Amino acid sequence: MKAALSSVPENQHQNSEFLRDVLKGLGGKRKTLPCKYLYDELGSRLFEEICVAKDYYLTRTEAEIFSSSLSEIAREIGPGALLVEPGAGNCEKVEPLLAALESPRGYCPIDISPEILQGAELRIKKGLPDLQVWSEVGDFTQSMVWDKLTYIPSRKRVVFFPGSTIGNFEPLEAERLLESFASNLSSGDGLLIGTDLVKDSVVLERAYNDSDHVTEKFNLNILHRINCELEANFDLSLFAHRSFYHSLRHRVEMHLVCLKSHSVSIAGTRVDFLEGETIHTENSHKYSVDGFNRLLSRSGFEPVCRWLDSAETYAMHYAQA
Ligand code: AVI
Repeated sequence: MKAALSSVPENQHQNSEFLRDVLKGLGGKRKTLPCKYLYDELGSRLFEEICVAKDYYLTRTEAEIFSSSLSEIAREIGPGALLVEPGAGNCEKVEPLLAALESPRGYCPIDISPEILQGAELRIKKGLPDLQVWSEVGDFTQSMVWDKLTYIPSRKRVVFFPGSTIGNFEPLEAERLLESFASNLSSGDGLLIGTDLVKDSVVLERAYNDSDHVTEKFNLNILHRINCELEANFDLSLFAHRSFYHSLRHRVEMHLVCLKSHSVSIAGTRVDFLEGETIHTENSHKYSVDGFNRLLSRSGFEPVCRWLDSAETYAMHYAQA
């Protein structure tokens, strides 16, 4: 059985998991798709474009906090730290932090894409040739990948989780994820994490319905990906992007609205869509500083300090395990 399984190519395993998740998500009463599938090669490129779109304030606001508070953040982390970045991607955000840290022990980026990690590692080593880098390919929500890091001796570990990525997890999932970070740390280790703050819905809705329409392309690309990878026949012109702020749930919801009743075939399975029904593709939760501190405390962390931008729209929290 084991031999038979290992002879199946890796991308075939990934595709069957993708197909299972897509059919499960679209087979329910309320149609959903897991937001992790927004990030194929094109989706990741579109997300990079979102990050520099003028209406999407999150990335540049976090960068503003970094540039104004970098030395304080580095002081709080202290000397000799091993920085671990789950979902590191191209590792762009970490470079100034690594450069500001006092004698860092090293850097461990974790990402599911070996290609992206390879390129990022080369770039980091060019800028910081003395820094030790241990890249780990894997899904950071699985414990296996963290187990490998236990073999790297260090006096202090700090998990770096920027970009408000925690906002894409449901509150309970976010708590479980932070608990899993805490379980991989020792007492006194740290967590440096970025969160977008609750704010005026007009600003939030503009950020997720940007005037350059990049978020629209990013959202629709998930259907294009399903067409390409799962032999489906979605007509993208029959769906429209919609994002709105749900004030009771403190989150921006992203959906694809069906414009006309029709059926789609996905790997031979027929899925019916009614005019007006939506596919829920992503949530982006917004926190107050106190609300996030409570989440940190529930998850096994002690909030230590936080840095906000001048307009108080975004927070970078530092907490201790
Ligand atoms: C990756 N993540 C933090 C982004 C967000 O703001 O929730 C993803 C995104 N979706 C639409 N625009 C950006």
